[in-house]
Amino acid sequence: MRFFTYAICVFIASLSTATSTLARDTAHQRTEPLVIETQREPMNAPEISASMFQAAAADTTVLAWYQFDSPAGTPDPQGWTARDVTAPSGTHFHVDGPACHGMPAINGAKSLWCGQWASNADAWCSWVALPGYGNNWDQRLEATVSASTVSYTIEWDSEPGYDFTRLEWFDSTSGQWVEDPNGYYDGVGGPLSEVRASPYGPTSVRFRFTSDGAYSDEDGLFSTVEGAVKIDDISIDGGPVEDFEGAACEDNIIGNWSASSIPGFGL
Ligand SMILES: [Ca+2]
Ligand SMILES: [Ca+2]
Ligand SMILES: [Ca+2]
Repeated sequence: MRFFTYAICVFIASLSTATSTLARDTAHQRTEPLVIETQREPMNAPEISASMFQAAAADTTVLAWYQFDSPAGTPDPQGWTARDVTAPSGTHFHVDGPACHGMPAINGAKSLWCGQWASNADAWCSWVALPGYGNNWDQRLEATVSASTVSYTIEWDSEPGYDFTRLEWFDSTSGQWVEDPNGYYDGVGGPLSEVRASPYGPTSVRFRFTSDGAYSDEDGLFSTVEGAVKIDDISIDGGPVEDFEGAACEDNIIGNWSASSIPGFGL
């Protein structure tokens, strides 16, 4: 019995020493916690009585518990924030050239480029083969005035058969954007000077680049040199030529042209 009592005392003394040592080391190594979590016990009766929680409770340490209901039963994010992963990575038609990021211009020192330059910023650091374009892009460059004809010089570099640049006219009868009947741009081509005419008379016109879900500069499975597309010297109805030389780097609203991308699905 005496030996047993002694053994218990030694065990308690050892545990006390180990606990003190751990506390000291922890205090020295980290003065502030990186994450503060507030443990929340289940508040709803169905969850408290759920067999999984009851069975595991005896030997489980609950680090955090979220059921996203307030005690009154209303939705409660409980400190979590939401992000729409369907939201586009940004608006990518923009003024670029040797004086901006180094992308060659079609004519002069600047063109309009639909693409992303190499960057270590958070949104781009995992992209494999920039400069170039990403997966699931739907980028538009739309005229802010009506047009019957549009002339332009275009140079493109995108996955053939899957990633396309199109010129689209707005058909007010159907309420739909319709691809120009003379076709699209894919693969590698240009610079090519084009003049295209509206099938619907004076109406809205836009350039549109779309890519599918794989094979781009984002995943590196299709690395382009100057993708997706560059445009220069645009004229509407034979009017003044927009050569982008007077625009600032990164501008995406220039003269009669405005760039945009589709919004995300929403939360
Ligand atoms: Ca692709
Ligand atoms: Ca590339
Ligand atoms: Ca130019």
